[in-house]
Amino acid sequence: MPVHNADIASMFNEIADLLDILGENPFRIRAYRNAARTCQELGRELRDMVEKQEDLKTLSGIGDDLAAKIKEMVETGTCRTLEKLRKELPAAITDLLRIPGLGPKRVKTLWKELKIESLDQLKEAARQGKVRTLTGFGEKIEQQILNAIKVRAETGQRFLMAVVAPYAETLVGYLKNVAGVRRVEIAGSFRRWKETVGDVDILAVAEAGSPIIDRFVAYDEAVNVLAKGDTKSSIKLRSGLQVDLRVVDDASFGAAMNYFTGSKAHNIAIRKLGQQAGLKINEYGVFKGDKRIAGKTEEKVYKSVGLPLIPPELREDTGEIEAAREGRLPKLVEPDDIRGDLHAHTIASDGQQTILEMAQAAAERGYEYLAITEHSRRLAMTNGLDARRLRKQMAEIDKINGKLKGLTVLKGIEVDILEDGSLDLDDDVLGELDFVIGSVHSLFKLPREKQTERILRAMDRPHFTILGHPTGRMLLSREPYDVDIERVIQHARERGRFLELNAHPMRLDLDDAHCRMAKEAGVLVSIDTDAHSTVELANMRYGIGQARRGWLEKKDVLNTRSLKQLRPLLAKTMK
Ligand code: DGT
Ligand code: CA
Ligand code: CA
Ligand code: ZN
Repeated sequence: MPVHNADIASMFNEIADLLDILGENPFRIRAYRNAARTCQELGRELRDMVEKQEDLKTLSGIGDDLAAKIKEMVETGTCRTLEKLRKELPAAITDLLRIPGLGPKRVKTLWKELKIESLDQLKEAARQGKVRTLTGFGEKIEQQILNAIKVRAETGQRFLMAVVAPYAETLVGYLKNVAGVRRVEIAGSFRRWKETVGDVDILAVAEAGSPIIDRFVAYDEAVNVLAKGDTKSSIKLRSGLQVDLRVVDDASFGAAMNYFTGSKAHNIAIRKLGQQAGLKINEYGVFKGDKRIAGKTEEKVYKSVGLPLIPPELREDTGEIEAAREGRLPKLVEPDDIRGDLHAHTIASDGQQTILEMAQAAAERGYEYLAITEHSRRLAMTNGLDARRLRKQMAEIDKINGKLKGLTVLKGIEVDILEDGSLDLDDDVLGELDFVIGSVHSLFKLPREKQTERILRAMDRPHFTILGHPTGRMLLSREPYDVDIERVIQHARERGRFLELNAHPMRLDLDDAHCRMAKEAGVLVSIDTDAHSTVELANMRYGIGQARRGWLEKKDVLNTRSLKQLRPLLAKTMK
């Protein structure tokens, strides 16, 4: 049974939650949470590391005990500590923990005070107004709980693209090995690189008699078969992720890919174009009367309505069809266009590796440059740098650059934007760097006007290059702070600043719409991984997916520039 990083992370988080409910030692709880984060964010499968007998203790926050637990989880799919904790508490506690707004503290109160052990009981108690009376709750939270239960019932759970990717890719590999299977592709929101995915849609072409459907439902990660027919089936994986499979004919494959890639709005618009041309378009093909005139390839489907192939990332019915018709589809940025990464941390703050290790990993990716951008002193919990330590790091970088071939380490900082829009380090020391990223890491709740002013004032500082993760959102867990992003983009244009598209799978901030706004304003976007370890440099692919959804081309992206072209662009922001 393949165990993925997301499974391990969720087991560690569950252990932490259950320990918390039982009132255990906070340090122990924290250690499990950190371990969960490390597993979640790792760019490669822990399963592979265990198989290759690599040292898990090189990972941040993983010591002997946690390394042994990871090994146990990989080998058995569970862990004795977790099983033991589960037995100590009612089974539905885990369901309660999945409701947004309900952390272990509140779940414990609900359980101890109201004897609530299931979602149904919770809903009932909230309806009767019993929940609001508990300490730490109140009317607003009661309403929030009711809403969350309702939303959960209507839309189900969504997953981060990066969490889904290993599940989907492993399953595709498995299906490709089934007898008689000729083709397997992922469609749906996954193919469109949406930052979160509701379910995975897989299309396959198989010879008559292929046992593909039987093998699909027998997949050992499937805990539940939701539907099983001759050509379609749905399963639920252990992680809760649903996968839909459709088996189609070769002659329909392009039409089916087009239909199941979506988006629904894009499909409807394409179908309408077909109708206007007297054609019927569905998942089986393009039909003129009874005759199928296209369907084998997506190109032909688009061609039948007079359009060139539209990249999946653009298929949201937000102008891509008009652009295609008028021959002005963007030539989207590609992984090979990226020349370097401008946001990375090392052990000097809260990263996992040294400058040299990060630089070597960047060089292996074929980059020309990597910027080291630690946190500044205000972020004490990340061991942020003050002026003295930053100067020491600059000297270290000079030394490393003297030895490295082919890659240049740039000197940067991710300096905190303080409440009044000043920066957490003095202009003197900032001026000695190659460039400066400014980020908001505090006071997320400031009113819109104040938050916006704060950021604009920071961009006015003499040394300010890139605004880091501009809206502060954390997908599926934290809303963006309230900021007038149009004004921020306008200001960046006036001041000659750049905006970051933070490629961390939980951030992907700027979002697609903001990328388009930046492009239209002529503000360059820097696609940065914010890597805290060498493996996280690989998150660049999620940033590129998002940039493509935002219509960005090579020319719109700062770090597609060669070092020679980049230097003067950075220098202009530093005086
Ligand atoms: P998700 O799963 O919520 O992240 O988003 P999608 O886009 O993958 O949506 P899903 O899985 O419900 O359906 C896959 C694709 O199938 C969708 O993008 C477009 C197509 N589709 C589904 N339902 C309809 C429909 O009612 N009409 C049309 N035209 N297309 C549909
Ligand atoms: Ca889907
Ligand atoms: Ca689906
Ligand atoms: Zn940051």
